[in-house]
Amino acid sequence: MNPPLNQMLQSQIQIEDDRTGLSIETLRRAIADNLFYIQGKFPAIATKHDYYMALAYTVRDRLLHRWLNTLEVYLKQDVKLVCYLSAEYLVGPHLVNNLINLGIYEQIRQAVEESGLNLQQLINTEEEPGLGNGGLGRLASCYMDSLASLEIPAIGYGIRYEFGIFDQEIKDGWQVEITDKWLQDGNPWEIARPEAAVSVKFGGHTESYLDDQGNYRVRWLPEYIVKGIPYDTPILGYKVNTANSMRLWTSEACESFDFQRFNVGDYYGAVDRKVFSENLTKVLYPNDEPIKGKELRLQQQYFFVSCSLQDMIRIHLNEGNTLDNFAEKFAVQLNDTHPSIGVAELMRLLIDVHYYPWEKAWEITEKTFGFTNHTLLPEALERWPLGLFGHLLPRHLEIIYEINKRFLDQVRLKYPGNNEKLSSLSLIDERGDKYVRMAHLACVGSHKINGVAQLHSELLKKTLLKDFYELLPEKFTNVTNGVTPRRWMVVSNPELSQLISSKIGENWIKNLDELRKLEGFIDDGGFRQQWREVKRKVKQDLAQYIHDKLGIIVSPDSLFDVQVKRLHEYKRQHLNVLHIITLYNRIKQNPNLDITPRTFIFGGKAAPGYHQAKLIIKLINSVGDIVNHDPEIGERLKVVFLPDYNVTLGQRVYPAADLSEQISTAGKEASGTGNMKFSLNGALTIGTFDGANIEIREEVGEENFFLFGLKTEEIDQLRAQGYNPQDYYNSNPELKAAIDLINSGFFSHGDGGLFQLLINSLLYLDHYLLFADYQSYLDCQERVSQAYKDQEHWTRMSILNTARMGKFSSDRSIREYCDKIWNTSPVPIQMKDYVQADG
Ligand code: GFP
Repeated sequence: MNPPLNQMLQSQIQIEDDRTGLSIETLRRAIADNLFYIQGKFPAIATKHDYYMALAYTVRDRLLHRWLNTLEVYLKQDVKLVCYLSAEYLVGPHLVNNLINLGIYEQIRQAVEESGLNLQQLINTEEEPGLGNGGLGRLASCYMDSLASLEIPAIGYGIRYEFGIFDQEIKDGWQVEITDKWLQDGNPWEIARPEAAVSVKFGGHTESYLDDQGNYRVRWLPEYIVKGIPYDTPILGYKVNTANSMRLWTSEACESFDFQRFNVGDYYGAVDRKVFSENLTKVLYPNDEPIKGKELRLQQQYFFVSCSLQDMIRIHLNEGNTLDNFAEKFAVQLNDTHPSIGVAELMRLLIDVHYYPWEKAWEITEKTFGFTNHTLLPEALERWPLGLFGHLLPRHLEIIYEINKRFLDQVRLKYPGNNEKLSSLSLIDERGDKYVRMAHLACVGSHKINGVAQLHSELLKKTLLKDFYELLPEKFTNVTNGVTPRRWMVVSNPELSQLISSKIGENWIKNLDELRKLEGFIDDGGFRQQWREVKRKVKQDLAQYIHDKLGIIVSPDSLFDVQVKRLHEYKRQHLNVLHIITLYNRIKQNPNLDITPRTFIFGGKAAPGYHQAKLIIKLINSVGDIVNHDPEIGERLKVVFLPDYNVTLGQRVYPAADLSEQISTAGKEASGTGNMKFSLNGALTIGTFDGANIEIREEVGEENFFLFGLKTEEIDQLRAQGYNPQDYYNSNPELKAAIDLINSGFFSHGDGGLFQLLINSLLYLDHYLLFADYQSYLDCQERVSQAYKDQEHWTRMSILNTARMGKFSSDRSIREYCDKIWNTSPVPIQMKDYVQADG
């Protein structure tokens, strides 16, 4: 038998070796060593990026011991693994997070300084992996942090997109998309594992045959095969030794060349297949693009899901198991419908490859999967045209038909003769052109289905998945989203974190409920003063950033009113703009108007093909251009659009906000997680009765939250009566004035047509009810302005927001997933012979 890993390593590497030691001297030496031996540079010719790489390798070395120990314990103890299947991870920069979780930020800062460098500058050099669009991908990364911090064995499976979410530039007020080449300068955090490559089939046809025992079997004869190569990145928990893996798959051709073609002289044809295979994981699909015809997207989904399930099976069989107990050892979570093809794939692997009978395979499959839904928007529900699906995955289509047949038998038993139910529940949509409904596949193939906030989970049961809920009520549950306080407080807002820790100790970082202790200091004027000073300092930093980037001067004494999130009509950034224009009009009518000075800050990307969303970006910038340059407005209003909003920028913005805009149409935002990050950092929320806003308000107290707008039931009623936006436009002079001003071309150099599409969609449809909520929003904003004038009271509300955010830690969410869905518990990792995480 092999000696235990620790013993083996210990005999080869000294404890205070340059790869493990945490003393400042050792760290300094290690950085110099990595610069020389890994980067191949000496100081006189090294760039900042070289130093960043040398530092990153120094930190990674310290992760590796924990990572390998963790893997060894998982193997030895044959633990149950949570496998999070997500097409997106919005990871954010690794370096600073790892320094915090390792507990070596201070030592590294000193070591770096002693080398004549600046840590913050090196941190800023990191190119963040933007492997997601927005909330869903960022949630996956918060969950990876919490899983490791709670010592839950887990692997996050996904796709290693060569190009992540595009970089956004703003030119003449318009969004311009630039390819995100995040891997260009190398990624020091990942390790390729070509030895664990797997093959994935596509296309072709199936045929049946009888095996040696006379059993009926099916085999799939594919048209082509692609190789999946895993790249692993360690995800370290906060001050524990657990380092889980994020395993992202990249596609490669099975052969570099098609030799037959090559031999007959078709060199370019031979290379074609290689290019074709490698295209599979080239680029992340943006949200909000019509899915129709996107064969490549289905290929991506199937590719990473098949790679991941084959990987799990390999791990399981290597442990000497049979697949009988697969579901006891793997809890596989489907992060939205993107990986839901996994249900059919696991069935295929069990039946066709491991020869399980259908019933047993189905039992294992259903026990293995859980499904999280993230949206009620009908356009975001994935359905694949039957032809396309069958062409790419012929065997899976057969399996889906069989699952459907058996499922519909169950439906018939419950609702005899009810064809309506059969057609609404079926996995195949047959109302017009035929489609495979991926959400239905996920629901049928999972033992639990959850929404991501209480309201959302209720609406799922009442609307989108109503029929499923009536048939299978025991499957439904809720897990309200959460965010990691490590990245979204300790990393993003060190000043506030230090202030908090100076009062209540550091335990809140692991147990966010402890923030409640801050309430004990609410009457302490000195503490409130310190709280304000921290906020002012981070606002000053953001003001400096805005000036450096955009040349706009904003005052840190103004109210920072912030809306950062993907651009979407339901999120209603344009409602925010209508408020700005109304304030502008008021000042123009009454130049001496005494209003609370505000800086409106926006950030977010629009899907490249989503014209209305891009028009909203242009509108924000056009309004900003006029408002920011009007001497009559002066310091009272400033409008800023921060280009290229991403995790790194979020880390700057959340701490500096006074007011968090969470103004989606009620019933449309499943949860929101930005709302949590703002509140945690002491911003107050102006928000609708939507998503997790409702639970945030419950926690922080209604007196510390600015609520406005129609509720879901009221919206339903209004629609049922026949909603006419013109009524609001004609009866509300301020609303009319704002709309007319846009239409007049005032913000577009006289071009009245520029925003026509956007304005017409409001005037004649207003699907997201901006006009209906306009007055309520304005009134509420007025309450905000008044409240901000009383800084003492505002500070109390701000402190209470932070103090009462314990519920929204992703640690709480993960515990709920463990209890309600995964049935897993922590497996602590002892380092035995190695230096403990806490130094
Ligand atoms: C989606 C939903 C959000 C939700 C996140 C995470 O976000 O309401 O908070 O998922 O559950 F819309 P996007 O990926 O659409 O930004």
